[in-house]
Amino acid sequence: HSVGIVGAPFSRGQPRDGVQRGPDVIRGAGLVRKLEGQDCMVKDYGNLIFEEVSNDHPFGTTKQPRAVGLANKQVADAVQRVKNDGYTCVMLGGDHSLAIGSIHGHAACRPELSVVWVDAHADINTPLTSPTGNIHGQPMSYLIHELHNKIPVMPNFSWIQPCVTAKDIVYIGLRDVDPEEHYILKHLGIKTFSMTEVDSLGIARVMEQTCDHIFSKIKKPIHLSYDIDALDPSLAPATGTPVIGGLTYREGIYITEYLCQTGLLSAIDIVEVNPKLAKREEEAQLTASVAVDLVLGCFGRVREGSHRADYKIP
Ligand code: DIR
Ligand code: MN
Ligand code: MN
Ligand code: MN
Repeated sequence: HSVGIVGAPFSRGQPRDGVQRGPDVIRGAGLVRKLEGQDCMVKDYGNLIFEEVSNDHPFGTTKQPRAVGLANKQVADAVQRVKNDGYTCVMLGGDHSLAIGSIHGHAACRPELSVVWVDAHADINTPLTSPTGNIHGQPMSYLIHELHNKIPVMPNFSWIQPCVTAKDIVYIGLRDVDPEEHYILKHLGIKTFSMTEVDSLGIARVMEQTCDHIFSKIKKPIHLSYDIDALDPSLAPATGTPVIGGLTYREGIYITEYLCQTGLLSAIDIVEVNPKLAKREEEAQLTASVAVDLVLGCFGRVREGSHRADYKIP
């Protein structure tokens, strides 16, 4: 595997300070060394630098649209570059509003892609349905063709064009969905595996059905957008909107192992790690190390162990 890492230290898609430190704490948990240790070719592109945006007053109820629009343009350009350089892209957030840029940039290079969104939340509010005005609860709405006529034009958002189709999206891990979001998911017929389906089917059948769904016609590249709050808060406590009853470590890792096996993982987001919200340092470390394990699972780590093809017993 060849892996290109982009850090996006950005927090303006939600109100809690600290999530901009996600990229550095995930690297600090040994991301590059561990990927190289499993024979990946790694290029770390470093962190993007986001300028302050002045007079970023709300657009209707939507908060900090100019900062979010501008940062996402930088993310889109960076992801495009990583893909054009031939790597599988890993975007380290930052909050989940960054998926706008990450998916947009990915789609610019791979026009036909499917999205696997692993999250406690659906993040599909439009600026008009959002109960909070936080853009990290809205990214999918900007990206889906079928919602295009529901999206107002906001400052610094005019470059964004919808680039995914409702039938090419699968959600896993949902357990905190706003009524308006639930309507949108049903109305567009989007495939969802809430925690109830994870309980009833088991994660193995969830992943089989996920791939049946996204591979129904042609085998498109996969964009995996992984919000750390999909995992149970006991495993990933350092995050802005934890929700009880999440994925276990084994379920969380199984998703990455299974998608790796398809050979079609093309870009990955790991978002919403916020070390500042840890009650003690160990909680920040645990959350970051689980985030690293998710990335390792995406790039060939298997729990049975592995060995080089030319290994001989000495
Ligand atoms: C809520 C919370 N649905 C919103 N969303 C979160 O703000 O739109 N997304 N926490 O990650
Ligand atoms: Mn979430
Ligand atoms: Mn979130
Ligand atoms: Mn999210």
